[in-house]
Amino acid sequence: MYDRNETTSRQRPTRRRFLQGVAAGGVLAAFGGGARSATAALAPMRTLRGNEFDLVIGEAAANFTGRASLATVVNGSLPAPLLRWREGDAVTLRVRNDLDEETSIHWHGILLPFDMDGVPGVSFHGVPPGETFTYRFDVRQSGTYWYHAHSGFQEQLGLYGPLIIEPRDAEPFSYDREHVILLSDWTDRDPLALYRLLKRQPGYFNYNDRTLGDFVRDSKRDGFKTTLSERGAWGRMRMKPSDLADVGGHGYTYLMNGVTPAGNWTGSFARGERVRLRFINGSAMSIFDVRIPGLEMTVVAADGQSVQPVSVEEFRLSAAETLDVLVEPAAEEAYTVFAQSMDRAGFARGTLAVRDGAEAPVPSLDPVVYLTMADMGHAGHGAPAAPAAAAEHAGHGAPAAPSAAADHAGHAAPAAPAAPAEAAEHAQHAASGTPQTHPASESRNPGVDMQAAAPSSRLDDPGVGLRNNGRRVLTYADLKSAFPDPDGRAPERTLELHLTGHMDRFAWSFDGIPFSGSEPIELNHGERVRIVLVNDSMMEHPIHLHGMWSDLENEAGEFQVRKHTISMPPGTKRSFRVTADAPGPWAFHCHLLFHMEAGMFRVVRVSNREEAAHENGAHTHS
Ligand SMILES: [Cu+2]
Repeated sequence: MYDRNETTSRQRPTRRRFLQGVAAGGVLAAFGGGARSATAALAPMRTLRGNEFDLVIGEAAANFTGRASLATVVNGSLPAPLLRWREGDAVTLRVRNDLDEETSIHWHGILLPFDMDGVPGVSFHGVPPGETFTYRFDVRQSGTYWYHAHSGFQEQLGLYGPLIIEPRDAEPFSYDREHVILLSDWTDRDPLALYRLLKRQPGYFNYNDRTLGDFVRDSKRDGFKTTLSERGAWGRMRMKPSDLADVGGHGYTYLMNGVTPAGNWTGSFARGERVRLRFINGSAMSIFDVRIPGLEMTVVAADGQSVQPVSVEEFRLSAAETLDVLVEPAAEEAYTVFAQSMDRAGFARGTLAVRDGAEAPVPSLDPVVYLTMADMGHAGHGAPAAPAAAAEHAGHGAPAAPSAAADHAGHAAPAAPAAPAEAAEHAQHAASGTPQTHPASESRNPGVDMQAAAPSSRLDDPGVGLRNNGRRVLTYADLKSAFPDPDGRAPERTLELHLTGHMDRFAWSFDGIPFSGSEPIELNHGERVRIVLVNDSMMEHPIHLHGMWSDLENEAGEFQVRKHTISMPPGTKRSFRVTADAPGPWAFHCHLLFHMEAGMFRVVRVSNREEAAHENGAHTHS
């Protein structure tokens, strides 16, 4: 998104050169070919401890699928090294870039000065090829986190790793041993090609080059309907109610700690031990449903923060979320850790075992469960449906009915990209289930194909595919903070933002306005603000605010649990509190990489009141 075209165009030749090298005869024979099994030929993930770290970002040969490929790695490994920090330390991380393109590392969920946050174009200038950037900051928290690239598609290429911070004080639970379980999604495809595939009309309807403004201009010139039909946007509905992931198990090989299901990552235990499992969803585009048949899991932390213990048999982990659970394996000598993708097309798999090589049965994938009207925020009878949405969903199965935008085409001219001030203006927060209003910028917007008519928080909903499956499934309602609201103040004001998109265009945005046309969301330093999210789209979006906590509220608008990433299933409306205690510009985005890339991204700017006053003063003088 920052220097997007530049980054990706530099990346492609690299991969192409690499593949040509294979065809020409064998740089990679030792890795990819022959009798070797189809596992990665990468350095194993190592653990680095202390307060000074040297990380080198480069490329390495990989083979997850039987085909030689190329991964973007840190110190030669995928996942990147497991970093162990200590709360209260000052850490120094020297990151050297051995790629031939810009790179970056973002420390996900970590409180730090904005210029250490690692988002090129927002918080710093990125790490140019051949150079070293030194991150240095105080560690003010503890728990299970991760880190990843925030440049181009490098995260999809393997640049992610676990980050564990030892607490200064004792935790409210104990354990005998621990394992990190980092889930991710691998593709042999060039991620840019994949992204373009999702766009479906590469080179012709390329969102990288064609903006909403272009679309509007074309529409004014050629007529809205002509523009739409020319671009093939309405010829078919890309979205079927079964589409639960943009890429999914047909396009991905899922990894557990960098190991394929066939490779079977194995973590050891001794009978009678209590084992802490630190789950991290480090995937680019995947949501996982995780269980360990035969074992109850006691959830003790979410997104690094302690929660009141709750026992479950299964949990859904959205992209970028982390969850710590305790298990006490005793009866068997092996247990399968099973993480099926939400679209039920693939899974990551590993084993907890008392000895190497022991295995347990691997469950089959659950059946696909279809999204319902309720899933999309149409509460059904009684609830007035927004015009955009109802028409569109009435007809699935049948050939696509003329949908929202097509309806609007009848009304006069298409709207220009809306004014960017929408966030502040939709500040009311309606109670659950009441008819939902929408930002004006969503109306007659070719980037918006649906609106939720009556969204609700559904915190106690396990989610599509997990309801009534005979297992005790964790919900957000089960996550209750182990500590009271650290701020304690009620929010002074409310900002409402809608998660919007158009499936057929693979367009994603907040309030119908992609990042390229947006203005920063302004917060005042020190204020406590409530952010209400309304998902007007058919996809689940894990929303991540950098630099500050997202304190999820319960149905009554009270503090419930502290998170860094809040997942938003289709048709939900959920709220969280932010203490704007971190001055500077911060990224705020969907953590599905291609959604972010397509525009579901904003900058949140926390103004320092003193600086602002100073600037105003200076302005007055000039
Ligand atoms: Cu998203």
